[in-house]
Amino acid sequence: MSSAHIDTFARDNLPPIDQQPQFLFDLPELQFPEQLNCATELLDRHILEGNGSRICIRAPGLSWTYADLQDKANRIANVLVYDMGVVPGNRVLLHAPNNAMMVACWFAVIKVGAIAVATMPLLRAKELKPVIDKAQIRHALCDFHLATEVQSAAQQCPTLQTVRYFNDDSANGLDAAMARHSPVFANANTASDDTCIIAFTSGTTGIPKATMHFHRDVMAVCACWPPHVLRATSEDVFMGSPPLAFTFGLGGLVLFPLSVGASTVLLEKAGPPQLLEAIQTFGATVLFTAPTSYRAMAPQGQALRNGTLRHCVSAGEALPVSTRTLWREATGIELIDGIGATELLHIFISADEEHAHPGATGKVVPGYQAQVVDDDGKPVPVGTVGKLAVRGPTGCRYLADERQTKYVRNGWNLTGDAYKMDADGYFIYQARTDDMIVSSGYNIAAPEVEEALMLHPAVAECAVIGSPDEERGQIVQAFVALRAGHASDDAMVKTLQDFVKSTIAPYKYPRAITFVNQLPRTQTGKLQRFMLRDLA
Ligand code: 3UK
Repeated sequence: MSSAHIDTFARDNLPPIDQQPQFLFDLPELQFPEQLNCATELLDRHILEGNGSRICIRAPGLSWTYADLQDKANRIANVLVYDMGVVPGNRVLLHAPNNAMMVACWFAVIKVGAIAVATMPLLRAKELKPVIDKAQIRHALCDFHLATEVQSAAQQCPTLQTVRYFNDDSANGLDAAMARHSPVFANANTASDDTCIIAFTSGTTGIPKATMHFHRDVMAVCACWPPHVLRATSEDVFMGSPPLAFTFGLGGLVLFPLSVGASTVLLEKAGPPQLLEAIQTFGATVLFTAPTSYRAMAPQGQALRNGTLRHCVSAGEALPVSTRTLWREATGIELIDGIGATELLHIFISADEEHAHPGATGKVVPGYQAQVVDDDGKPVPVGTVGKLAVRGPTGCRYLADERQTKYVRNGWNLTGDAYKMDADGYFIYQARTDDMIVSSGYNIAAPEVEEALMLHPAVAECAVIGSPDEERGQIVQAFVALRAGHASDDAMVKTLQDFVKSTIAPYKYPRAITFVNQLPRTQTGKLQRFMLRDLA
């Protein structure tokens, strides 16, 4: 294998081999050649196979074929190399909402053998700085509409030298530079184990961690979950809400549709109302979004019944049974739940519609192995709660980070989730390991209490934490957003407490209930429990 990287930063900062997970390549579809550029496989291949005129990307007012995307990506690749001086192995910051130029820039970076570092569009200069510093970024491609934050970050980041803006009409914008360059580009002959993306974790606490993924990792996630669980075809129309900077979005909205020659619809704003409308106007068939978004759309879900939509994927957070039921009753569609992680790039435990067990995430995805282990890393018996351990073709490689030894133990990736497995091999989510509540010696999983509360018709959204208590160590405290028309008074507190007691073991009921208008969430839709702990 020969690396194409002239700038060896990524390879130099890989975790030592004995701290890396064990990688598995048992499946025949996971045999990768020594030299591999994932842009060739995901994009150029379709043009070579005569499918250049098929629709690749749609967005409001935009429709690009595979040939159009290749044309743009090649021009940008030429700008990167000849105007900006990017060499293979350099990191390139990408900062944009989910739009077509963002995807063209992503492919351009991969084509030149550089490393794409995509960031959430809502990040401010203060949050971009640690990313630029950590990945030692010299070059950036950015949507003109987000220029202010990138400019202000650039002033504080000595490494960042060249920034080009797209969706900008001016003479020095990326679009003008593209017009001066050729639409032909010979992709860098990268090694399958050259890093091509650095994804920052959307962690709800602490300093962000940078995970490194190779060209072969990108192809591996396309070969595992999509063909075995999603089973999309070239006729499918993908759509969803997760940002492309979040690997849930990168996979669901770029890698997976392109790996089967399908089309993807990109929405810069993809809240529940925008999604509902766009599904119908674009005829989406495959949807990727978070549990809360399904819950918010369910009341209008009837409009999607007997429409184009056929596969709905939920990930990012545990899927409450009540949300699964609401969505099925409204739309007639059973959700595909799947747990993924930035460290593993995409989903590794999931179930298709036919095999869904409400309350369970699913079974391990072909290509991966999963087990529930105790604190010493030994597998626990069926039905026992422990830590989720996973290994497969992808896994955790933090960039220069001592937390590597916490995530990877004995070759297994420890995701930080408490799970149990049943006799049929279904994995049942309990909580993040740090979110188990211990009250008077009882272990209580916050999501179980949330689930019970959400079954009450007055509850729109809720979150449960353990708050410190002198007598009991911790007590179960719930934060509840009520649906319109319900009073947030003492009578409602009592009603909800009694309701939980009648639904699950009474000792788990929330001793404290606080009413809120809305719950604090990250840009990837995850609940920020630490914010609630501060509130409590
Ligand atoms: C939690 C889930 C229960 C779990 C992600 C799909 O979420 C993704 O990556 P992150 O790094 O977070 C990972 C953590 O999120 N989680 C995700 N999905 C589920 N918990 N059920 C689920 N279905 O705590 C996990 O450890 O932000 C999801 C694809 C790619 C991703 N990066």
